[in-house]
Amino acid sequence: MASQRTLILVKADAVVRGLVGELLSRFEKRGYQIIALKMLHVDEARAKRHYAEHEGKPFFAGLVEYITGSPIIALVVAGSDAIEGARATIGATNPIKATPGTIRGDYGQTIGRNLVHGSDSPASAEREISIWFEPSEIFARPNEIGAWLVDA
Ligand code: IDP
Ligand code: MG
Repeated sequence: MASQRTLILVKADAVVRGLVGELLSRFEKRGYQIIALKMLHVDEARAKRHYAEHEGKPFFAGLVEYITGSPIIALVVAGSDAIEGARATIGATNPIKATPGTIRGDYGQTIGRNLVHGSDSPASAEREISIWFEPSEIFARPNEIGAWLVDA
């Protein structure tokens, strides 16, 4: 068990549908701590930087359009193995393959509108957190989270 931070985006479709509270609540109820949070309109440069690994793929232009089209919520959550755990809460990339009970399995229909982003590795998490947040905007470090949150 390792305490980790991960970058979560509540993407434009989820914000437009009024699902922000519901989706944030799922991370909180699982015991993850929100240690940074903001709402913003994403410009193209930041969108391309965030999704750099997908540049050149057929869906890249649509992906950038999707993330820049309407305001989104960016947050950092922290907790035990938070990177893998948050992705389990989010569900498979294609909602049609996502298990019911996951965010995408409960609220999504198509891969192009899959509601939430979660970092996929420790290296991605640190790279992505630095794209969305200044260090001064992050209010705790994992080792400052109370030990009562999880079983050692
Ligand atoms: P992830 O969000 O589960 O990590 P990735 O493979 O990293 O999935 O893809 C990033 C995002 O790009 C997806 O969440 C989805 O919004 C979009 N995407 C991925 N594959 C496709 C596709 O085939 N068509 C349209 N959009 C896609
Ligand atoms: Mg990904």
